[in-house]
Amino acid sequence: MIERSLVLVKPDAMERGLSGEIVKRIEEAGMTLIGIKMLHMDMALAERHYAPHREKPFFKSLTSYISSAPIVAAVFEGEGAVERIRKLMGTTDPAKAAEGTIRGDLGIDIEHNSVHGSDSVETAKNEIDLFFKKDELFIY
Ligand code: IDP
Ligand code: MG
Repeated sequence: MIERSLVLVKPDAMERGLSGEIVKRIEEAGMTLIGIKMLHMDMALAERHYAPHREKPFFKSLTSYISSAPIVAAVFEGEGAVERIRKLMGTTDPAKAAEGTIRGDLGIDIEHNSVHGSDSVETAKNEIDLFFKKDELFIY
């Protein structure tokens, strides 16, 4: 199945100049970049994006963190894009993520883990709509 996934380069990676590295790894895995922008998320967007985590103890810290600095948001399309990108990212905690994964190689800690990727096709649809208008996505 051709799927889409929303990827965010989080502030810890932006700060270290790793946006290109992260986009490159996903492109090299055969995913097609169909939309990309830089933005500074406000708290309202952070709370919508992370709404499923509203009840978690780290919600306040996470939403403050993701809205603390400019980020890169990107949409990738490809065969099995959701799972493919989750595998490239590695598990949530960089300390436990495998070598060769984005988080395993670049992540700092469980919150500052460098990258977000949608966790299902359904979630991806909602997340992409939060960040991109239809005419900001390119099909070719
Ligand atoms: P995921 O990004 O691998 O899907 P989720 O469990 O959906 O992981 O959590 C969303 C984000 O919340 C993580 O990427 C990470 O930045 C942050 N996070 C997850 N668990 C913790 C935690 O225990 N403490 C602090 N931040 C966390
Ligand atoms: Mg998640």
